[in-house]
Amino acid sequence: MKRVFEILVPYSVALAALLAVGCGSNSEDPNEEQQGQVCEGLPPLAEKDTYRVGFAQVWEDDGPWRNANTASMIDEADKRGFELVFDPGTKSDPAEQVARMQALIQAKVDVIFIAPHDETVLAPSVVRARRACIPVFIIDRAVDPNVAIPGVDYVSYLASDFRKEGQMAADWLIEKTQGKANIIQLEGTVGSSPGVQRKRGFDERIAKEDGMTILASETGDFDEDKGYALTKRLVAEHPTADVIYAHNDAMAFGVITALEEMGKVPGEDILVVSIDGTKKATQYILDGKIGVVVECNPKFGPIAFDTMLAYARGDDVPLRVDNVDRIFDIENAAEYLPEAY
Ligand code: GYE
Repeated sequence: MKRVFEILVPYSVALAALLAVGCGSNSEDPNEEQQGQVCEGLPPLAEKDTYRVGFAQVWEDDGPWRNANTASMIDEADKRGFELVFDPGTKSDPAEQVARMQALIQAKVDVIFIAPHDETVLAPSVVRARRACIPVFIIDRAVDPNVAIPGVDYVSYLASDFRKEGQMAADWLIEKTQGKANIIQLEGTVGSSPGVQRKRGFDERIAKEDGMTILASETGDFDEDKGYALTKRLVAEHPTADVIYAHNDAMAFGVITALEEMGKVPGEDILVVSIDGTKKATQYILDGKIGVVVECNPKFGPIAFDTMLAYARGDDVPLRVDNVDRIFDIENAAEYLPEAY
């Protein structure tokens, strides 16, 4: 899939150049009428000294990954003297993010960065922004490529390879347990690409191991409190569990609190596996409470703005920009700790 997208880049850029100019409105969407110009392909981005950059971030209840991601975008806009048009939102609700996207379109920002709450609900908003001649860059989480078409509806998608993260977590666990484990899985937000792909990558590896079973797999919405509540219930329901795989660090923090309250020793009675690479999780590795953390780098600001400016210059911009993730356990956690967020 990725290769196909790369081959399409020059084509899509050429297509954008041909189609970017307003083509009149043949839409039934009344908002488009108000906006005037309609773009049928990738809108161009003018080279300017400064930009009004819309940022449609996922709302999360104080998640350390999300906070680091937001800070990186704000800092980078500041450094470059760009205005970041950013409403942080109030709840974990894709419909609310759809409304925030609509507000950015109506504000006629120059460009939009969106981290979509989930793959399907936000995809039409990306198409609407493109039709309103606002180039969109997807960061962090994917949108459904059948609705929002890469290289037509958005310029580029910058993110980690979440399936690979799930595979890395599973491979570490297989080696550590010599292929014997009873696992509880705490999934991320339903329909979000990290939730879907971290499960897929992990499950496909574990399925090949006769001695490993996934006893339960439920969503904790990437949320610490939900990770806590799920742990209390699922550990009681599955007394043979000896591993908890949490799709992010925030949920893993909830796991550790819950286990300790239940009189279990994380790292001894139950091995905890997580993804993200926050400072607190890294410290938990050093304390023996977490076995492994697969990295997911949240600091997108520099690469996001560099990619946007490359597009404005007319450079070929890849449809997919991959972050490279590392893996931390007791062997290298101390070395990583100073740079953890
Ligand atoms: O792992 C998690 C956050 O989308 C990759 O979202 C991101 C995930 C991250 O809630 O902590």
